[in-house]
Amino acid sequence: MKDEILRHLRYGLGKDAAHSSVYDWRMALSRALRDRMVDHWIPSTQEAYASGSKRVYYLSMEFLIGRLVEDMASNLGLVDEAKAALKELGQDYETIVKDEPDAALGNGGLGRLAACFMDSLATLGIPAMGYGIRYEHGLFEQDFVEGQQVERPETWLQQDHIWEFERPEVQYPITFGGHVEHHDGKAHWHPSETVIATAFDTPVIGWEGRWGNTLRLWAAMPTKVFDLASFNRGDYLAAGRSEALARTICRVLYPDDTTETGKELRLKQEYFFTSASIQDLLRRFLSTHADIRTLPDAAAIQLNDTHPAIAGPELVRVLVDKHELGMDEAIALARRCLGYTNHTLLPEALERWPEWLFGRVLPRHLEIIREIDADHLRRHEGAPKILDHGNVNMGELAFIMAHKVNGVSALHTDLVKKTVFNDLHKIHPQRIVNQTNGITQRRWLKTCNPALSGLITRELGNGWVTDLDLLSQLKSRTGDVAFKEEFVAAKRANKVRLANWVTETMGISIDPDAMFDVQIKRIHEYKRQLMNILETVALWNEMRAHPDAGWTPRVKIFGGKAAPGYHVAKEIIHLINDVAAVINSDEITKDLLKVVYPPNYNVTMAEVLIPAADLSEQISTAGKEASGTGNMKFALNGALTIGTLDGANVEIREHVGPENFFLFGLTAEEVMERRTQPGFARAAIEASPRLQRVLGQIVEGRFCPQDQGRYHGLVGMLYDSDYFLVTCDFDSYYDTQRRADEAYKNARNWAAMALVNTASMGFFSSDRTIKGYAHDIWHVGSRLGAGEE
Ligand code: 26Q
Repeated sequence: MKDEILRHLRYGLGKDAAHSSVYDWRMALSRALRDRMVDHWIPSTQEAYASGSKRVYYLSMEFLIGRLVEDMASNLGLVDEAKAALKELGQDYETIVKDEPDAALGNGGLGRLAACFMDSLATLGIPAMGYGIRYEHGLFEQDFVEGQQVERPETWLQQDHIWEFERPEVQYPITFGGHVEHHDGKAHWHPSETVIATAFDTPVIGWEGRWGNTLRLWAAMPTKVFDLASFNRGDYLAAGRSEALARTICRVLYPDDTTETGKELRLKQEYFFTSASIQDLLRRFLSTHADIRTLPDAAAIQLNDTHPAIAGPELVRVLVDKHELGMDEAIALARRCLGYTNHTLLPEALERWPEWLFGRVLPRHLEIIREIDADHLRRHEGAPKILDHGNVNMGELAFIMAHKVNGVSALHTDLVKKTVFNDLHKIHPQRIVNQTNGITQRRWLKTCNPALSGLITRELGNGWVTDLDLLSQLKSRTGDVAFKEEFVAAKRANKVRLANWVTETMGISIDPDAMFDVQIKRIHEYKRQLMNILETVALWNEMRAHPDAGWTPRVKIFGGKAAPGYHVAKEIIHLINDVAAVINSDEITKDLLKVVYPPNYNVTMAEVLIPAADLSEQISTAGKEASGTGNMKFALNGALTIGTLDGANVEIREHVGPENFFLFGLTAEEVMERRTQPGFARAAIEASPRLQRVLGQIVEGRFCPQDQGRYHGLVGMLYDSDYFLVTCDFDSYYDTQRRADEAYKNARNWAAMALVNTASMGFFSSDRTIKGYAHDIWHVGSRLGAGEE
């Protein structure tokens, strides 16, 4: 390893060891690791090709990967070797690992899920390819200026991204606009714009390098730098059109995790990567198969939400316009390939495009969608339509074109059947299935929490790394005082690591023996960070009134970004920061309560916060969080959950047992019922003196004396509408927090509860999730051990 690092330093980077920066060392280490990856990757690729086995194609607008060096070293079993080699070279592994930028090609849960799935697919030896977009700028970086979020562009590609291999030979034209002519019984699309999609491949190597798959991200290139004919005519703007489109199409990730309707560029991004992916998988298929009708035996195409839902009409278009299949046959064939995962019930997040805009960008696809609608209506009278009220409904399109539609937790799947897709579910009662989300324990325990994973491996061996159910053996250790002490010591070490980081980066000192209470996720009204900060103020009031009442010291930690155009979410951030400033400078409560909100929460920050958490905040309005996956990461790392009966919380509570979970709040059914009562929010506030007081303080400007009206709008909204029932759940949330305070005082018992949480997370491995998809939806198998067949 040492020689390889030095060789890359010299011949890859043109540096000698004496004059190398951290960046140079990182590049040299990464290249050394990459060589080893390639040695695992190429045989898998060859095997998948030679065996002709069915492949999974996972289409996702987002892959939220984070850093790669440590993950790659860990999956290849090279961490110790790399550390030792660098040490001999006088370099520090940790410093080098920390130099890597965080690849943030996603917004949140959906993108991170795709990254966990890629890890599990490779570890399970399932031939698969992830398809997405190689954004030049990932999710914006967040800063706080006087407590308010400001966004800075993210620039991960300004440094060499050495994990990828450019494939200039893999290129496809992607066309837009123009018009369609029909003659000789055929459709002829004459588009007005073309860009070239070109592939960049990143190897994804599973545990111990047993199998490797590919993440193929598409970048856009102009067909020609400029059109010389137009240029010579003096039409300089037209001459650069293709170049301009190519430059914008994969320039930036949309930072909204709820749909912003009517953005033409977003639709072009969706079609761009979907069409490239469909062309690519068809080319691969046709290079070894003669009969296009057998495509479903070779390709399972999974749509990560509706963002790639245009895959249905695109596949039909190629089958009909190029391969001359009949429309009905093409629709049925495409359906046998496609699966669709729904990630949201929020009505504002369901993708719809104005028909006029859709038809302008994709005129042939709009015609095909009319045919899909007609075909479906012919078979199922009165069925919901894709084209409705001048809109193209991407949810209906994905549903109708998929043979299986899945929700991401048991509760969510149930609600998908009862609400958004109720009518379609009645027509196709077998189509909706559940696949509860999962997370990869390789990144979210093994790599991010060496203290705890080392202890577990010492006790159980390392089988849990590929079989998380083995953690259940730890359940018998809840009475083992010595073991629990080590378990607690691991948590404490992680808390000290976090406390030091908070002091260094924010200048706030926090006590590692206080309860670390963490809410990290995108800022959204339904996730109710507002309720959390209101409860923080209420707790502070009580602490100030009775400072000697034997409080459990707390550190309230927040992390998360707001979509740049989401005004209320930005106000909530401002409020949290205002409250933090006041509380953190209070002499009376200085040993009892701190509020910490580090800016720019991302995967890398999660890897430090999660192992250090005691209490995991999963407090969404019941029925709104499709699953959540952070909830699983916390429990795996030995935090207890305070949460509602929402998303996967329900299943987590079943697995850990109700006595090891702090439950509060209305159920999804009660939420729907409560909303029908006029004035429910005002009534809830009137019934809670504690909440009244907090809202009064905020309105009076207690946390922003220089700008007293700042939160009138926000508080007014709670009185007048409170769609997410912050007011109704407030008291039960407050009381449950005090139960958590009491429980924390009994350290041994808390440790036992935390240990049961870790021990019960086997079900929430993304390995289990992927096996479920493979069996129920994709009908694919593993290639591991296939060589010996
Ligand atoms: C769509 C159109 C235009 C612009 C943006 C979007 C868009 C982008 C991202 C819509 C939604 C998203 C992301 C959604 C998401 O992350 N959903 C989360 O998915 C997780 C994985 O299943 C769940 O655990 C979470 O509950 C769910 O909120």
